[in-house]
Amino acid sequence: MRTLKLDRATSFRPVAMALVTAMITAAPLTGCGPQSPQSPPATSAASAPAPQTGVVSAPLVVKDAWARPPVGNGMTAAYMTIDNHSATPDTLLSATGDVAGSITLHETDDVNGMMSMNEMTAGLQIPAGGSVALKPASFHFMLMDMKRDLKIGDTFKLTLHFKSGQTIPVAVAVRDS
Ligand SMILES: [Cu+2]
Repeated sequence: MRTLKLDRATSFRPVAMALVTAMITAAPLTGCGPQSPQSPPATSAASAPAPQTGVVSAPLVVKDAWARPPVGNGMTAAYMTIDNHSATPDTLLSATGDVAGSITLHETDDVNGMMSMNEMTAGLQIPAGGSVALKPASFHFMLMDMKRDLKIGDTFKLTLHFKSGQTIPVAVAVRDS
């Protein structure tokens, strides 16, 4: 496995995936079966061909991904900010990773002071030119059935899956806040 180095502005621009994305956008957008992340971060972004149509999604950038250490019953939540620098909206559908047995996209609702969590089965839209934050008491990935003992300072990998077909690997830092 590659070692993913994490810093405060960790982002991946899988430009090399653009052509692959164009070929698989017609694929059914069901669930989040295992996928092998095989695209190394592209270093020649400037030479990538400009998209000719609106089909290929332009860069999504994931920043500041973090999670608290799991609590006693083996669950935690992962947070991050997702910027969409393209002129096309995209939708965050799911995340996969071997850190947890179950990873689902949740939103927290405050109904008259009672907090509840709901799974976002339709995904989370990232507006064109916009930014969406997954953060405490709001959107988050719920990680349950943890497979690793995570401590402050550790990192783990998630792969984000978007409706456009784009996938983005993210290094998530374990910290308190
Ligand atoms: Cu939750």
